[in-house]
Amino acid sequence: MKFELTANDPKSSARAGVLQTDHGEIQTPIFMPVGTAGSVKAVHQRELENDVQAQIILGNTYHLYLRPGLGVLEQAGGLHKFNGWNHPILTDSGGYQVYSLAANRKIVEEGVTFKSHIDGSRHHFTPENVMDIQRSIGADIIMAFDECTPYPCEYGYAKKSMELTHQWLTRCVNRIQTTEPKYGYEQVLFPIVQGSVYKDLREQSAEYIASQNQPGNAIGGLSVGEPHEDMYAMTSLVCGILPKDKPRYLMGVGTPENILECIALGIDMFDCVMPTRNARNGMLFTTQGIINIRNEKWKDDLSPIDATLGGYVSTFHSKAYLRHLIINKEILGAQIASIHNLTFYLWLVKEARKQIVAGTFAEWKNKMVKTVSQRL
Ligand code: PRF
Repeated sequence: MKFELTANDPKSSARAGVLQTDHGEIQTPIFMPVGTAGSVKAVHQRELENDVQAQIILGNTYHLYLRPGLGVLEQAGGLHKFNGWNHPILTDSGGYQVYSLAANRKIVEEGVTFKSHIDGSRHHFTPENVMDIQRSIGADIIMAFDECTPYPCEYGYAKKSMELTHQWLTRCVNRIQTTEPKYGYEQVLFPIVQGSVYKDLREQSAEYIASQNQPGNAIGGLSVGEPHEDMYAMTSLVCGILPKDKPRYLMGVGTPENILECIALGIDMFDCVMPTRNARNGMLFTTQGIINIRNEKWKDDLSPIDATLGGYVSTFHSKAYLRHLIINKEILGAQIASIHNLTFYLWLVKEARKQIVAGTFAEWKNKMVKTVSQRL
């Protein structure tokens, strides 16, 4: 996997780059739509390509391992073949879902034992088998098996947890280095920085993760309820330590405002369920600001969902029609709103990239943050 930086913003730490995978190029900064169980909810693969113009999507180890299971995925020849998405796929390791979804989970040094949220069956994740599972799913980018600490988190627990994540990382790196790609194309490992909101732990973790010399690095344990100032401070600190010549991925972030601020701090990759999950509840992100489409004020607004954005779905349908669909719980409402929100998120990072290349990102970002975060 090759990463080339093409531009650096003169007034911030923002960068533009190109990440090359065996399933195609990714222009960074990039937002990755979340396709937990092998589908981005309510959005067809053809719409992801043509309307949203997604370049890479996410899958989740925890979900895909439980259903459909590795047998089917291996028989299909991996997730790309199974779901028909012939572009890059990144899988999260389950080091997050196990904590938020599984029941009776028990963390020991060896790994995590848990009960499935689907049928209560017992399973065991270790750094080794989570690497093997992600190889079998067929991810282009494999995430390290980590523990994401909650917020707030006592210093002592955050330190212990970070040390466990580091021990597990050594085992992940070993496993990746001693196993072969499952389907012929390259599969790389991204380690994850932890350390909660503690400066010294974040520094220590970033240094350890950087020393592993993997093709890309991630920052976890943020956007879990801490104040935005803490998230930005930790992100800035860690970006100052992680190598400049490798992509940096901030996991599970965030709002359009969070994304712009963190691009300015040096982040290249983002994912979040927000554009799709909130779409299904009628929250729309637009170039003018945030809309709750259920609100009475949109009842007879026949103007396009977002005329500035372009894109078929956002300009073809009116706000009043989308409101009608969402209020009536029509499936098409979820579909239109999800496609629109993802189109906006991909537009936002593409604009950011243009501004970085032009050397005007910092000024543009300050204006844009105000616009995209206002409630209409
Ligand atoms: N670890 C993993 N996945 C994640 C996170 C993490 O810390 C987060 C934190 N925002 C989101 N997804 N493995």
